[in-house]
Amino acid sequence: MGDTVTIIDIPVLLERIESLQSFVLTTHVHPDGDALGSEAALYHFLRREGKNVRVINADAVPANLAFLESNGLFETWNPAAHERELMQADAIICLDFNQPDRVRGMEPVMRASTAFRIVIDHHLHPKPFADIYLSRTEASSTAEIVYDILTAAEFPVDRATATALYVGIMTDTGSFRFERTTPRLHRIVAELMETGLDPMAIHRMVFDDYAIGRTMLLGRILAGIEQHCDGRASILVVTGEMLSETGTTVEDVENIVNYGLAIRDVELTALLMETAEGWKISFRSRGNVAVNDIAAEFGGGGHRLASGARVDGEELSVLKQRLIQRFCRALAR
Ligand SMILES: [Mn+2]
Repeated sequence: MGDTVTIIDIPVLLERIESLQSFVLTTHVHPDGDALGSEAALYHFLRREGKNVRVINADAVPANLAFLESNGLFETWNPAAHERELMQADAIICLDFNQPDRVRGMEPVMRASTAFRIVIDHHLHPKPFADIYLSRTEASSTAEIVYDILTAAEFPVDRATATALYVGIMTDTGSFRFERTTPRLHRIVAELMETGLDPMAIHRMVFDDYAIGRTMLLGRILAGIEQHCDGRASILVVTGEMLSETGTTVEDVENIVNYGLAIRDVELTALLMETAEGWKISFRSRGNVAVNDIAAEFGGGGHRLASGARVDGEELSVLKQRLIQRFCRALAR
């Protein structure tokens, strides 16, 4: 256990679930719509199967996703209250991440637990820490994989479960526009909608319910946008000062990087955000250049069209210059 990645398919997963009784579901820090939607949907399924289920996450649910909550479904990690749960569960199911440090403070207990560890995820390059991996890198979202699990188990998806899956798919596909938004995915979404869920209300709750500071922050970031490499690349910068002056947090910066690509001729963009641990860089590509290769050169990684890196101890102007040079080189090929 622990040095290889054993990829399994849905029937093996369902057999395993059937044989176990108590489950802890968990997801990555800064949980997003896919993380929480996948957890909620799987929770409803496991409960109907008569299992004992707890959902325990390293971080709290952000306000815009609180509507996924019902009856204290999501618990925030508190060692005094949860260590036993993690140690004694039959299984820990890790949703929407494949590297153990993504649960941060929970990692030591998750590793020490004798529970059977299951990963359900769609990210590249799973790290060996779990017993089995339902890993589908071609999936749009973890929620899409959970949908397939529930369908294979002939679980009658109700509106609450459908809403959770819809949120996961909608957020991870940038509202049905990113790569992997396939005809099949739209058919899944159509089926979810048959339960009577309200797409307009869901979209509004997730994306149009910010405090005014977030829109002011957006204005500050966009006002400073730079275009480079004959107009084919753009750079966005978020400083700690911009966050504090608008009363926002790093969470509010989510998705703003996509504005960098919403410019004619721009093929590559990066958003540089100042954090307590240095600069966090988000890369996006329109398609011709793989940004995970570039991210790797800055010590990060990710997907071909969306990836990230963290750089510590570098002056903004120096880092920006390095980035621009790298972008122009990639675009010159
Ligand atoms: Mn995801």
